[in-house]
Amino acid sequence: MGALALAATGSVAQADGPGEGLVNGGFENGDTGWSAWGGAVIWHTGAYGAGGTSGVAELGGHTADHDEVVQQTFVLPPYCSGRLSFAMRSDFVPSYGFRELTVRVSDFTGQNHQLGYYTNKSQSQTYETLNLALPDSMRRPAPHAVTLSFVVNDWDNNTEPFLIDDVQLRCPVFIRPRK
Ligand SMILES: [Ca+2]
Repeated sequence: MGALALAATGSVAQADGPGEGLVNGGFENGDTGWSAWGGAVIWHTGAYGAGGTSGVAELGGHTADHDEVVQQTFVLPPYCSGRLSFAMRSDFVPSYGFRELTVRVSDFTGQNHQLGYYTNKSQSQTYETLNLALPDSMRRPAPHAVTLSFVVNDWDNNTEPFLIDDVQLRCPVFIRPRK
């Protein structure tokens, strides 16, 4: 049962399915659903993704002082208090310089909300799963489009990218207001 059907019942319910709109979160279908620019690459060959999968997004590490972006616009279900999770790997070599990853979501008004910020200085040599919450202001009575962006900025001597995989959007708490 999807979130729309639950809304019609007027009951307090729990939904643990993925957000209806976000597709290809594992990048196994290449760039389907995603846009990438600034040099960011979505791979679907090799086995560099989380869990040895082929699809993965690579941002940064291209020895250029600039932003690289991977983003997707999708529809957030009604009354969804969105919970975002994704796998991130960021190998760190001290001489390679500094880089940073910002995770953002923008609502239908175009307002940007920063959900997370990471640097290469704090990461391990393996994938880790990160969980972030969308702002409460995005929980609305009608479905609405949001844009999720992963933005990497790095220095020009950096040659190690951020790898992003297994992007999931869930609506774990779903409550219809009482009339
Ligand atoms: Ca993958």
